[in-house]
Amino acid sequence: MGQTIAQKIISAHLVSGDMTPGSEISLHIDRTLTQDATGTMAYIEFEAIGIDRVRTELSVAYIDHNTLQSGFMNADDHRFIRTAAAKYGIRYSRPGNGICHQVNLERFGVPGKTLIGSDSHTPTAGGIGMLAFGAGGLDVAVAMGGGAYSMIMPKMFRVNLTGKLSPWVTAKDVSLEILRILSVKGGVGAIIEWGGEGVASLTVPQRATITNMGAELGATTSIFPSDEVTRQFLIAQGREADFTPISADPDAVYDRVIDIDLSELEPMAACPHSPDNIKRISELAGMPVSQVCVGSCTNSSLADMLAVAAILRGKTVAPTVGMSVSPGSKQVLTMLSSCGALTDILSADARLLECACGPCIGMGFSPESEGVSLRTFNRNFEGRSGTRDAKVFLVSPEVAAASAITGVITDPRTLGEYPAITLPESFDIDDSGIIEPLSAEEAKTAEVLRGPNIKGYPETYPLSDTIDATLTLKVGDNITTDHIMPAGAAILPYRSNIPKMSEFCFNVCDPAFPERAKAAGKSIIVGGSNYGQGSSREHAALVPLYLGVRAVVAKSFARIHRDNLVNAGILPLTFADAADYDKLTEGDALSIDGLDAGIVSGKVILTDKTTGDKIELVCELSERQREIMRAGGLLALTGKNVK
Ligand code: MIC
Ligand code: SF4
Repeated sequence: MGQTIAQKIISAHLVSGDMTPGSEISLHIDRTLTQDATGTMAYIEFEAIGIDRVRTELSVAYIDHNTLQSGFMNADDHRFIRTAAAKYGIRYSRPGNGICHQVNLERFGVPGKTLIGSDSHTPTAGGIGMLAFGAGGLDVAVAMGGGAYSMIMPKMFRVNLTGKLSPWVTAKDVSLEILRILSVKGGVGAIIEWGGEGVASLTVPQRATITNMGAELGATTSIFPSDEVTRQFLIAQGREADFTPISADPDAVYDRVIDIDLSELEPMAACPHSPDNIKRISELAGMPVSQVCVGSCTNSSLADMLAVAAILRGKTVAPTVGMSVSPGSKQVLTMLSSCGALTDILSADARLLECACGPCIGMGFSPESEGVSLRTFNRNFEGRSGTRDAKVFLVSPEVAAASAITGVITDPRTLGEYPAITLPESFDIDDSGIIEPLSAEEAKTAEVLRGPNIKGYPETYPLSDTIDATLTLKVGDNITTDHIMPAGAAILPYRSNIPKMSEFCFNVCDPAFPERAKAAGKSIIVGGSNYGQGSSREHAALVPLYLGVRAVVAKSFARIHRDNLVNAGILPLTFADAADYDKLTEGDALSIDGLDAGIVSGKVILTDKTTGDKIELVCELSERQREIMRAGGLLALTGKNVK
């Protein structure tokens, strides 16, 4: 039987396990990436594991999230990451060099390699044919130490593309269409492969826009074949030697096949507050807009920026609109500048922000109260922009620019002919923003510099046979890690300071939670389905751990967050019968016993001591995960195992 693209890369990297969907596999990881908001913790963990130098073929530490330095905290974190990278053999992409996923695509992406990154949008690299996964910082730290990365062997989905995009319809609309079809839960447990004759018409950055938003589908990852388009992109980046062709075998078998005819798509938007709340732009046209933001790892390539510049040329952003433009990398910005397109953007009165995540993670540019913000980003969760009552719509750069000029949501097809955009045959290459690590010899005496904001890893607890705890918080479906551990300019500087971060835990849902959890001592959280979707931030597990959370009982979990809970030694449990969710009330005293046997049999009973109800729970852990739970988390276990 033929193999899919992902199956080919997995079999070439398989360390253990068998490739039947549902069983656990461990993969050799060629490359890793970290960004600064998750990187400080990843390097604290790498140090705790106690290895001198990374054992990967390439590891890169990017600074792109916490670039707002309104105090010493972020600057200290950057210094810590820079000195840790130099000592441990990691390349350091300095602030200003760009968003990790964009720079990775331009300078480091290699078809056929495996990559894990402490950021949920690491699958962006699937646009260049890499098998790339978002993971918690601790999993990345283990991979940097040469350890394998484990996951449940995913199912294989194939999206078959036919036709060609019409003018003004973009790769972003393809992402929104698949979100409309599958929803934010539809990709859970699956790798999404893009294929069909329509693929050849999509450039690598367009493919990367599509694989980027596979994270919003909950997919394990997404991948495109590596073909002539990929080769041309690598040539333009001066990296033809990195090219290898990869495609699925013609008789590869998929668990599900979805057909999309590119020529039938229209400009679309994801409406508040979920990336799968899709409407056509034609249905939304005329709605007043107060803010437009272009950028993020989804849509910040040179082609995206050139399209925006061409639409803005000779026009002015409407007086009621604030517009920001954040190019994805130094390469994009310098090329925009040298071809004159930057002048078109600036002359139109858009505000140029640095090459970083910026507004996407609430680092400035929060919308006005009840503002309508059109963003070319990938997430529009409630409050993520920094303004709780703002309404964020996710759109293509073309829709964003057209609406910025008119001040209302505008179907760009009404602007007439699509502007001619010429992409250069070769990109400007200047890797001076990437700092090489010290040699192994120099590294021996090099110091890693810490500031007062950098605190340690929270105390962990080996799993006990019984958990007696209070149900301190009950939440609904699709809770994101932005609900659990919000980001934004006020909180992100504390990513290396778990005690301080804990003050903000679940603030979007219930600001009283941290105090209540502390008072209870030991807590259990109850959630609905797809609990923990979104970001890979392990802080959404480490902070609850610090606050005394010992188990989370949910209808279902998102993959990365569930792994992060196990890595932190917090037990993830699901209801055997989802209807039992309704029986539990906040404040109830709960008891789960017989866990020593229960984590092996997979069944445990929860007793609600307040109501007397007994509820059956499922505890699906692999033997590796049971060992992690018994040790009190992956760090405790890995520390013991490292030689
Ligand atoms: C995000 O888009 O939510 C982030 C910020 O990039 C996160 C990582 C983080 O929380 O630091 C992600 O996607 O994993
Ligand atoms: Fe940065 Fe936003 Fe991309 Fe996350 S989604 S990596 S915050 S640009």
